[in-house]
Amino acid sequence: MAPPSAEDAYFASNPPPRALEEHTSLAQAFISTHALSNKRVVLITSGGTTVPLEKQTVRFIDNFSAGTRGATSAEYFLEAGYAVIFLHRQFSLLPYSRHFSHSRDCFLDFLSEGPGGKVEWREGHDSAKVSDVLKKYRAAKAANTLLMIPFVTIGDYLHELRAISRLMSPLGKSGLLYLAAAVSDFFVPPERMAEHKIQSTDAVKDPAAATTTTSRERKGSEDEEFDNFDASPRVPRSKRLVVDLDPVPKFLKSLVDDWAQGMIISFKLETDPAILVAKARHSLERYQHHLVIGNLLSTRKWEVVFVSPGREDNWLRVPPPAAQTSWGDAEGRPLRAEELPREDPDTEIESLIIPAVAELHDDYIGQDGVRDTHM
Ligand code: PAZ
Repeated sequence: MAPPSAEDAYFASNPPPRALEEHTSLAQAFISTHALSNKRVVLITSGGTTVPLEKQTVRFIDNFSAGTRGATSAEYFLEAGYAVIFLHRQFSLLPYSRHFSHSRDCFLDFLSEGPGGKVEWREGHDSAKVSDVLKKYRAAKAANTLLMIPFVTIGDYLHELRAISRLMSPLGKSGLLYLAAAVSDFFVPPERMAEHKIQSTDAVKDPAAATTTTSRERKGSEDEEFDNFDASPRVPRSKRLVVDLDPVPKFLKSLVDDWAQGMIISFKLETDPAILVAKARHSLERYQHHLVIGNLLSTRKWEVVFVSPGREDNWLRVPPPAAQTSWGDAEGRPLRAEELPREDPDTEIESLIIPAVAELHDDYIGQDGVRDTHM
């Protein structure tokens, strides 16, 4: 018998989230409903995954993603007529409510206290934005076109992604996977994970802790004189937390080859402009999916590049600020840091990304002249 793949071994040793069954039955009902009315369904992944350092997790590794890309894209997909499964990091930005988050347009600023303590709309406050967002939010609720499913850890995310993409596969080409989450490439495997909070002192000695990789290796005073990690340690190794992470298996391969049937779009994030397109192209060639959307950490709200098989790289850019007539020298190269406006752009780049994606999805569905939606 062939040995299990790295992906199978991962799923066998990392337990699913407790809510997986509940989430899959919600997703199944949602997908069946929309398949009946021939509506396209998109699975959007959004936000960052955590990497717990302890089983009873106090500390974890996280990343920068706030879920802006995913939440904003969800609104434009709904506008484009898709039903949206929004697989998002718990407490990250959500479609519609993102407009009034804790850091921007706090909802309390829209309200005031009237006579008798009655809460009222604040005098002079522009209600147009709220009412516009509210209308769209209510419409999505009334039509049951938005299903929100949260995850926290990298393990939760992968279990949810596998389950939901399998449920979507009977949709055939009309299913779309839009993978915008910032997914960790490394994790602590359960057999090396401390059960309890990792201690910073050995005030209470726990012999079991010495067997976990994430706990300190306490080798006594010799470490304070010599450290083989670096030759001149300012902090002796015995006082450091050395975290030893395994690579997360390349699940995109399983997603493309086994779990999913529809169009698959992944995102590629880099910080070095010199490697972005090459990395996006490499990912496309390695996994043989349909589109990689490349973006740089510093410019991701202004520009992205579409890298797809048999097509020229296509840069999408929001219009430059009024003071400028173009972004850079129009050679199709990424923006330089000094070209960036300091404010958020007026145009959301997702308003350009989603129509372009929907057009590619149309082409993909039309490729065989059949729209193979079947449940
Ligand atoms: O969540 P956000 O809007 O702050 O960032 C979006 C993003 C940069 C995480 C996304 O566009 C992306 O590139 N996701 C894939 C990251 C990667 O694993 O390469």
